[in-house]
Amino acid sequence: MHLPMLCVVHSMRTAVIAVPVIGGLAIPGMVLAGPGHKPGESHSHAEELAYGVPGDPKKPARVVQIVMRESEDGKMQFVPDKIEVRKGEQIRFMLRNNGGVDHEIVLATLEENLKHAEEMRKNPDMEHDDPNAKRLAPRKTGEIVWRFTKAGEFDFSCLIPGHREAGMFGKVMVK
Ligand SMILES: [Cu+2]
Repeated sequence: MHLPMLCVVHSMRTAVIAVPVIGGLAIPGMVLAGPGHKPGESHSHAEELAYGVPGDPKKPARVVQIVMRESEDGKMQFVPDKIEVRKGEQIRFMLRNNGGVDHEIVLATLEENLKHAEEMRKNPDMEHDDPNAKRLAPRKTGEIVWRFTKAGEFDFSCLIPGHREAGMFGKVMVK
């Protein structure tokens, strides 16, 4: 009578030990974190973030064109890489990838983007489907509509591993 009980307990313990090992290595970024974000990190449409809110495409917006590209000397860039915005202004970022590889733009605070870049290094295939981000294949265009509701300096980066390091980041100054 006792022996089967022990076996059950033993196998349960084995299972309990095995799961966190697998989870710690592979699961957090791929399943639990969803499209590049930890649970609880705020990316909801309704909530105001440090750098503003998703824009309303039906409302007027100033158009800002941003080109993504690689330079001949191996750098990766956004052109322009500095954008000035008035507080409260809505911007329609018209994006174009003129490069030869995929690029993305992720608008956030510098702190968030640096942290996010770290997660991307662990899960390079992570893709974003958020109102503050867009990934474009070569020759493709896209747009982000964003309303900057707070003054400050914010970051936009390509978080594909290696790209920010190669120069692919810029600054939004909201005054
Ligand atoms: Cu890139």
